Formats: sequence, C-alpha cells, structure tokens
Amino acid sequence: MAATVVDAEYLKEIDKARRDLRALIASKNCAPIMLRLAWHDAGTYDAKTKTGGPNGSIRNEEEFTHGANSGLKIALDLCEAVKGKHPKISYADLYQLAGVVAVEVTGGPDISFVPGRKDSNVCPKEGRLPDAKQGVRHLRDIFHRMGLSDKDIVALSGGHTLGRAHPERSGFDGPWTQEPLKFDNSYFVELLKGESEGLLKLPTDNALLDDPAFRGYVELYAKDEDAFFRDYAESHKKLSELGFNPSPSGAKAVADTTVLAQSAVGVVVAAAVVVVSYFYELRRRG
Ligand code: TBV
Repeated sequence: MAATVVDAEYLKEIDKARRDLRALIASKNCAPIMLRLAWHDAGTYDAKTKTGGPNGSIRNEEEFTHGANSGLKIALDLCEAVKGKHPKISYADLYQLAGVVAVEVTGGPDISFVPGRKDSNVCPKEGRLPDAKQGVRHLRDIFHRMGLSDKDIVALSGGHTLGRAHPERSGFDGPWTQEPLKFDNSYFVELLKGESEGLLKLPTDNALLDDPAFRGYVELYAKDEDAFFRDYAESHKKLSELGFNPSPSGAKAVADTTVLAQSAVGVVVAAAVVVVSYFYELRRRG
C-alpha cells in the first residue's frame, strides 16, 4: 500500500480535482456511472476481516472484470484524465470524490469528504457485491457484512434516483425514475407507485417493500425529501469511509486550512476597518 500523506498541498490537489470532476461530470453527463463506481469500490468491504472497501483496487483488471462491475471500465477511464492532472491523489480518494461530486452536481445533498485513503492492489474475491436477482435476506447479509444498517440499505438504494440499467451490462433495461440525471427522492415515490411503463424495478428494489423495517424508511423518504437527503448524506459518507480511519494529520490538515481561511477573513475585516476609519477621520478633519 502506498501511503497517502494529507498535507496542505494534498488538500489543494483535492480541491482542484473536485473542480475538474464537476466539469467532467457536467459535460459528459456521467454522474450515474461515477456514483456506481464509487459504490462498487467501497461495497466489497468485509468488517470481520477488514478487507476490501474504498481502496482503489477496482482499477485492476482482475476486479473490474467481475460480473457486477460490467461497464465500469468507462468510469475508470474517465477518472484517469483527472488522475493524470493530479497524480498525488490516491485512486481510492479519487473514486470516492467522484461519487460525492456526482451526487452534488445532480442536485443531491452535500456529502462531507475526508481525504487520505490508501490504494491497494489486493482485489477481493468475486461475489461481495449484491445480486440484483435476490431478496431481503441477501440484501441484509451483504450490507451487514460491511457494517451497514437497515437504514443505510434503504437510504443508499435511493442512489437509483440516478442512471439506468443497460441490457449489455446487467441484462436489465431502463431507468428507475423519469429524470435519471436529477438526484431527488423520486426513486421512493416511483417504488410505492408500483410498476409503471418504461421504469425499472429490480427484485432487490421490490424487496424494500416486502420487509416492514425497510418499508417504513421507503414511506418516510417518499414523503419527506429532507429526511432522505439527511440520511443519504450520512449513509454515503459511511460507505465512502468503510475501513478508513482518517489519520490525525489528515483531519488536522483539514482543520488547519479552515483556521487559515478564518484568519484570512479576520485579516481582511481588520484591514477594512482600518481603511474605513482612515477615510472617516479624513472627512471629519476636512
Ligand atoms: C446501476 C443493481 C448506484 N445497479 C445498477 C444496475 C444494477 C444495479 C444496472 C447496471 C447496468 O446495467 O448498467 C443491476 N446494485 C444493484 C443491486 C444492488 C446493487 C441489485 C443490490 C443491492 N446502487 C446501489 C447503491 C448505489 C447504487 C448502494 C449507490 C449509492 N447503481 C447505482 C447507480 C446506477 C446503478 C447510480 O445499490 C446507474 C449506473 C443498494 C448507470 O446509469 O450507468 C441501490 C443499491 O448494489 C441496489
């Protein structure tokens, strides 16, 4: 594993990469597949063995050729352009940043992003991501293995507000919502409406209606978009940090820049006060 040292310079690169990702995602309309990439790198995590997770291993052919990752080479290649401009940034950070930006630029909630993930070349064995053809038991097995909760399962499923299934990738076809490039709570509204012409329901989508605990969250999120955005942002952050303990230096670097920014504001305000009092004094004397 290559170390990822989060210092002021690294944070500056993260900020630039964030801007490049905004422009890339807006111009290519690729928010959905970027979100799917972030999820598939992170979603291999196993809390017991502390293996898998958001560590960039999906960039290796051994992993991106897993059946569940079909089509994701497109997203990996798009990220490569940003990596080329900001080589310091780990792939692990880059893919998670792309996921956060994808949600942001399509109108979803802001998700707090802490950098410092290390890259790994150790690919998990195939079969850790969920299988769309299964039901409630399977969803719980997979997400609880990651250390995520029932609420996380439902909130994250709302990610299907973006994008569509492609017959040549998964064998399924169609979008989940009427506006697949807008991040909102329509996934849950459509799910409760039942089958509608042209929209997709996977067996795992319908499973969210079969279980009373899941269904409670579906109903909440369908009628309260603020609740969905709040829970989604929290669950997405958890997913993006599975097995990642931000180093004190990383957290400190983030805090330092905040303090720096605050001091900068302080200096500007102080200077303005001096200038204003100077002119005030001039007028009073003149
Ligand atoms: C695409 C299924 C984000 N997800 C997607 C496809 C399928 C699934 C279509 C792929 C294709 O043909 O292009 C079959 N993904 C699943 C299933 C699970 C799964 C069944 C099981 C739980 N999805 C997701 C989470 C997130 C996504 C947690 C993100 C937070 N997935 C996602 C997007 C797209 C897919 C945005 O899994 C559209 C990509 C829990 C595109 O348009 O290219 C919701 C949940 O993980 C199911």
